[in-house]
Amino acid sequence: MGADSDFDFRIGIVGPSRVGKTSLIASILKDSQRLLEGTPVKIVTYGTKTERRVAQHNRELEGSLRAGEFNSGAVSGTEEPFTFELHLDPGADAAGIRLNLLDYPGGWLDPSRRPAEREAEWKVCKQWMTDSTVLIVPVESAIMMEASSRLHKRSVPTILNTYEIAQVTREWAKDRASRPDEPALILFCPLKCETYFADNGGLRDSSRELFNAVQDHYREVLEAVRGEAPQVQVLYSPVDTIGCVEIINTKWRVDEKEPGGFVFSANYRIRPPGRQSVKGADAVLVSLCRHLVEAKKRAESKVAKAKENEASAAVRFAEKDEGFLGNLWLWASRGRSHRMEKAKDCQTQAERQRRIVESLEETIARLASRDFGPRVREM
Ligand SMILES: Nc1nc2c(ncn2[C@@H]2O[C@H](COP(=O)(O)OP(=O)(O)OP(=O)(O)O)[C@@H](O)[C@H]2O)c(=O)[nH]1
Ligand SMILES: [Mg+2]
Repeated sequence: MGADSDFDFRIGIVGPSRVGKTSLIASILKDSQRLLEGTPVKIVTYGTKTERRVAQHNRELEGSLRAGEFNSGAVSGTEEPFTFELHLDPGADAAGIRLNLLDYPGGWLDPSRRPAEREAEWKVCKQWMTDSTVLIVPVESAIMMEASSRLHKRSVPTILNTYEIAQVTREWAKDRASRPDEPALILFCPLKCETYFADNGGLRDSSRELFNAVQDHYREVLEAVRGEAPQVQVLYSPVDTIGCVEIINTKWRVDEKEPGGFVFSANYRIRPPGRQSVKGADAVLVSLCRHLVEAKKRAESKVAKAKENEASAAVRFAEKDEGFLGNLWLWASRGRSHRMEKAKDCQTQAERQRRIVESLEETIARLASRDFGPRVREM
């Protein structure tokens, strides 16, 4: 037991166009070794396709910071669905865990933007999200935080596609509710939030307002999760994928053709020393690993229980009193010693499986002891 195929996890990400989905994935995978430092686990990309995609997006992200300027539109959007294929080594005797993360053009979330010929592919993406053990909800912080007039505020839910996100999340939560034995995690990740924290080069701390804004705008999404599957763990984990920039002014251009009737944009200044400074990606990665190792431990525990029962039954069988003649025959035919050997074999296997579960428990405890600071909280 413990074959890779038994631990093949899906991770879903649900967010609209340009929210920062690909940037978030690329940031947590770019430096995963360092982010997981001090823990027994390792994450590696599975195959060069994933590695190339991570490198390419990170190059674009770094390239958006050039010559003292930040071009917030420099990164190209995702045009085709792409599966990031990863392998998690839990650092125990247990076999690894395969995990696949599906990225897609965020515009597909919005029915008014989704091209008719992409409908079938969108269905596949939606099914993927429903089947995912972890759901990541990236949140565009600036739109929520910078909307000041009544009209702007009114357009925010449409721009953020919160109604569509709640629908996808509800389907996911229903599916999770039908598997009460499996752990389930939803991660709310505010992005483009460097302006609102004072822990990564910024001076203004509006982190409380940001948290309140997420709770307010994503109330329907949160209610969908809590209503359908109360066992789901809900984590709030903001990430700076650029880090060294700060909003100086914003624009709400009227455009009746766009969802919400506005196009939001922001101008940024670069904070010295002007180098990309990713923050918060470790919390997302460690929470994800902890969750997956926990799921694996539950499955391996079931196997351990079964092996223990098998070993007890084998011992009982080996020691069974078969009556005077039966016992004599078992002794003469070496049947008794065969039974004994079989029982010993089963005990060895049960013991090996018990050690696997123990080492996974140790890994979970070490992942759980990691302190992410005040940015991260349960919701
Ligand atoms: N201010 C700021 N902008 C960011 C950050 N991360 C990404 N961006 C910008 O957000 C834009 C969108 O990022 P993507 O990761 O391509 O967004 P996406 O959700 O994958 O978009 P689609 O592929 O179109 O669905 C890019 O132009 C980035 O420059 C960040 O931490 N801060
Ligand atoms: Mg993308």
